[in-house]
Amino acid sequence: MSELNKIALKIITGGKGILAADESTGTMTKRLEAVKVNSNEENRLNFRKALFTSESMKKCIGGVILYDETIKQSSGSKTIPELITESGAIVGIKVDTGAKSLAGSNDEKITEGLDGLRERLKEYYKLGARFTKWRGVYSISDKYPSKLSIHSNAHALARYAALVQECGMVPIVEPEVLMDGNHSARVCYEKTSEVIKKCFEELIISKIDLTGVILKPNMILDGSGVTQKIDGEQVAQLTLKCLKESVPEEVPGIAFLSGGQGEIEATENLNLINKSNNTKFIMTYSYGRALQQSALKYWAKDINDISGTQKTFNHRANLCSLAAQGKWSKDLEIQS
Ligand code: 5MM
Repeated sequence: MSELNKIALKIITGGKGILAADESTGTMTKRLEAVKVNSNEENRLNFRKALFTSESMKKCIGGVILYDETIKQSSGSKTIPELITESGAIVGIKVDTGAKSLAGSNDEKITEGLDGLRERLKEYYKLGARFTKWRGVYSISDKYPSKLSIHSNAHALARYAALVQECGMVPIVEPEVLMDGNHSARVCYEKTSEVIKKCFEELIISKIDLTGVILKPNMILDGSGVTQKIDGEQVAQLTLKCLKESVPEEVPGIAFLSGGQGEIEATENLNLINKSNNTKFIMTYSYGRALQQSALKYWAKDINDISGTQKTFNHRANLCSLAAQGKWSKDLEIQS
């Protein structure tokens, strides 16, 4: 078993998943302003620290994805990576520098951040990171995602993954097909399959050790504008079919993004996926909003009530962990 495979498995086995706390300052500011909290460095740190020191970290969170600001912050005598490591979770870092307009396409994006990446990776490794994340974004419409966007983002993801493995870390490869639009789940299935297949084609050309990679995809859903949506059982079946057909068997695990699904919806769908998981892959969560939303709303009402905030986060993390084992049920949603 390679060192990278060991790290990947440690992050995702035993009902553990990933806490995506890698919102860039712009996104975090939107999240904080939505709950009427001022977005300054101290508030961003205090909310995140409340999560990182929660009880559920030990049992439910195998890895935390940080943003550049957070990985360099400290609390008292400890750095944030030290705090996370104490809980038993592995420190991860988002290393892309965001999605920018793709030249040659009117409305599509290409993720940037390859220039100087080798040097930044060395710095993050020294700060304690052992895994990383890079997100490619694709939208669905009658002409998108274009071949250009599918090819360019897959190529960037492969170049990123190669640099990360060279530096002794596990790359999370996140091709996110957005849910915005009126497309059917069938179209989402077709486009997501094409996107994922292309990513692995490029990863293989770049000689990536696939046993040391975690895929972070979207689930197969109807577009957010569709009124009559497929049910959770159909989401699970289509998602499993897509991944079974598109992901090489050497990949140890898949950690879904929530992508704008509600907390309960994202948990229920993950549970259904695990209940009928007929693949070799571990299926878990790498949720941002679907792990943090309720805790953030609670904290915003009284930013000094850390124990109440942690209780809310623990509840959500426990439910996600149960879903990662196919043991969730709706009646457990009621928080005592
Ligand atoms: C946590 O949000 C991340 C995006 O941050 P920026 O847009 O500021 O770069 C994002 O990559 C996240 O890790 C994934 O999309 C999963 O988050 P959700 O909320 O979709 O589960």
